[in-house]
Amino acid sequence: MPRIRFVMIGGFLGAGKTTTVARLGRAYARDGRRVAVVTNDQAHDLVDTRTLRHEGFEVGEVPGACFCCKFDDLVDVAGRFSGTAAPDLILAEPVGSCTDLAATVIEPLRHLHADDYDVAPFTVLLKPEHGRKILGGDRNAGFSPKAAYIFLKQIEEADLVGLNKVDRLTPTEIDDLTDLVRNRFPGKPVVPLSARTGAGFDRLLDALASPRIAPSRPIDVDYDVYAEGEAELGWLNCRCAVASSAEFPLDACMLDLITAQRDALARSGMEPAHWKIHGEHGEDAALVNLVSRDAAPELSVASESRVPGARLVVNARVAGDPESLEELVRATLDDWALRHNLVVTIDGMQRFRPGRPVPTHRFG
Ligand SMILES: Nc1nc2c(ncn2[C@@H]2O[C@H](COP(=O)(O)OP(=O)(O)OP(=O)(O)O)[C@@H](O)[C@H]2O)c(=O)[nH]1
Ligand SMILES: [Mg+2]
Repeated sequence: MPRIRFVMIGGFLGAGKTTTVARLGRAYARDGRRVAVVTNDQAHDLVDTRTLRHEGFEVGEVPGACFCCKFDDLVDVAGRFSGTAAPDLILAEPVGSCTDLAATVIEPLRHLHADDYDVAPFTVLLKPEHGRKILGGDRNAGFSPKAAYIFLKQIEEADLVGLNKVDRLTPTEIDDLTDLVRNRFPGKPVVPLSARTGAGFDRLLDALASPRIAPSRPIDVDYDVYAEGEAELGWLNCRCAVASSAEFPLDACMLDLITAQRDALARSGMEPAHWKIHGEHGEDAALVNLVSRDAAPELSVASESRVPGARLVVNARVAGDPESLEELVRATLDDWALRHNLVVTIDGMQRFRPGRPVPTHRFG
């Protein structure tokens, strides 16, 4: 049986991994390749899984911890796609707060499952909103040095850095960010991209089709700093049902909710890494995102529908404590329900700090 090409797209929370996976998936499918996707998170109820399934992809999920700590689950989920008709390619999106993936996922796959998987160069997306501050050494990056350590380690271990969201950057900003990466990590290939417009994707697809040249040794990662950096991020996944006596505009109402939550975050001094809300009613679905305190919330998937009710899933990753995060989510949902005459019933709430990563394998 031919081997499945395993393409992993990493990068910090909100860097654009899911948007990139969706664009790559569509490009491969247009080429007649069968594509499957694996998503991953520390918790359950993933917005990304819903978003990608809504796009029509076959999606397997590894919830509960990152790929490196759930390596056997990743192999299991990836193997299950082969049950009916095996995919030609698997696109995998790891948790955005995870690093050391070359040593704990890519190398174990190459060594232990070489008959089944052919691993593509590991692409890591650079998130401009935080990259400029962190690579530039700005102490006001909104994250502690330990969380910024993870951001930098992700870039360091990349075979290829995708400088994403260039549709929002000026040519000077693109050059400056590229220089910041190359000054810190000499020789690192950087491809400017826009997962939104498709700019740079021909180059990315070419790079992903080429053989991976494995680095001579893995990067050094201080797991104490890594664990403490991850634990500074509050994690919250919330599921709720929204009912109304009259139809309401789903997109506008969701934008109003995330804007109120952005304002509440600003008042509490918590920096969002990525805050996203998926809303659906039948075939109608909308997605709103917030990727930093300086960015405006945006509607990245529009339903263009008025609906009598909806199911919402909130995935929030924030530099702050999970208890305050839960209070903020509950209070903003209550206010929002009052403003729009809605009845909101929360039927799932998980919030925590990610635990210390303990990889199943680490190949040196
Ligand atoms: N302008 C612009 N926005 C983008 C681009 N790529 C992604 N985004 C937006 O950035 C936000 C985050 O994108 P995602 O694809 O969800 O990011 P992610 O890395 O998967 O996020 P996590 O899974 O939470 O770590 C969304 O609002 C996207 O619409 C891009 O190329 N240009
Ligand atoms: Mg994602």
